[in-house]
Amino acid sequence: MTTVNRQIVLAARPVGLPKPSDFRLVETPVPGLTEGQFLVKTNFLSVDPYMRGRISEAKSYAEPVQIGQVMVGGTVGTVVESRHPGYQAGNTVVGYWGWQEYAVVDGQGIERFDTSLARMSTTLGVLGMPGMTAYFGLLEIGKPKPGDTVFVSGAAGAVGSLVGQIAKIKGCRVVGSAGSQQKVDYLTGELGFDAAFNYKEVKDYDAKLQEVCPGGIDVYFDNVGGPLTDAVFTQINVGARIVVCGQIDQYNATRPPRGPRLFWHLIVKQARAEGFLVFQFAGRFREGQQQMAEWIKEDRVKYQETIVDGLEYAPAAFIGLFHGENMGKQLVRVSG
Ligand code: NAP
Ligand code: FER
Repeated sequence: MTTVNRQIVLAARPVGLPKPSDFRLVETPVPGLTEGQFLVKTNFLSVDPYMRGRISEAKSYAEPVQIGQVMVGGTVGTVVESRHPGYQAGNTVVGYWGWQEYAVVDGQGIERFDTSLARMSTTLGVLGMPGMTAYFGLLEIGKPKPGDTVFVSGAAGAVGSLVGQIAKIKGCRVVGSAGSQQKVDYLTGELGFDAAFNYKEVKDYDAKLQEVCPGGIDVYFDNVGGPLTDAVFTQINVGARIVVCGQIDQYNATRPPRGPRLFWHLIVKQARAEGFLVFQFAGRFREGQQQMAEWIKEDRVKYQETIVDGLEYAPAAFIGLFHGENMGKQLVRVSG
């Protein structure tokens, strides 16, 4: 029986873009089990943009990770030893035990995962938090109608790639932006986007948006914020819906961004911009998962995962999100 646990802890509060030295790998003993507990070995951990908020001091729905604490995050793993009546060795479980090889848990916040239904990694991606963000964010906040033009930024990422495909299923014209030619080719070639562009190569966003969305934009699914989002405001149609999902362009800003203030366009276009958190739809996740799983089975939704091997690479994989190193969902394989 292994007695050493490897964990990644927060070593320093990042200033601006996080650095590898903001994290540290530590070895600690695996605690023994008491009645009602079980030991899980991590198979995959998820790195997500929201974690940037969790390692800053800023007030949030959750307490920030403290210096020296294990990094938070979604995980899936295998029970290796159990003193809990509901779990036995070999069970696959999903939870939130963070960036560590082993964890002792008591079943709180833990769910079973049926490996006959899908690969276990999907519980952190297409069938997990990012998938539910795409599904409920687009359908409930964006309310796409057949024939609408849907523009999605961050389109080749975990959330964005699914948003575009769901919008296609709903009969929309779909346009996306992403940070490389390879991603653009993937969107139009593999995922059925009607058009896409590399935002890093575009100088005049207004002109580009007019070219790729000549009929204007009815639904904007915003994953990035910043100057591209400012440009979208000038291209929205009457009654447009702006789904404020993420603002990754600003997550490493050391000062809050100021203006441009384009709310004028919301007035003139009688449009709505609405922020949301995926957790507000927690009561409906089963419905979202069932629908996503069905679309995958029917080959109407494709998903991609970028997987790095080794717990020690979790910080690099996380930082890589801000450099666009991932296609689809970024995961870290810790074992198996
Ligand atoms: P992701 O898109 O898989 O990964 C992040 C991507 O952002 C990178 O691959 C990179 O792709 C892009 N990016 C990084 N810096 C950028 C910048 N300055 N400008 C434009 N693009 C940039 O991540 P995800 O998990 O799917 O999350 C996408 C967004 O949704 C994030 O903003 C996240 O915070 C948000 N989100 C919100 C909720 C919610 O409940 N509201 C839930 C989940 C996620 P490029 O190569 O294209 O630059
Ligand atoms: C995200 C960005 C922000 C996200 C959650 C938040 C689950 C919430 C932040 C907060 O409440 O402070 O990508 O994903």
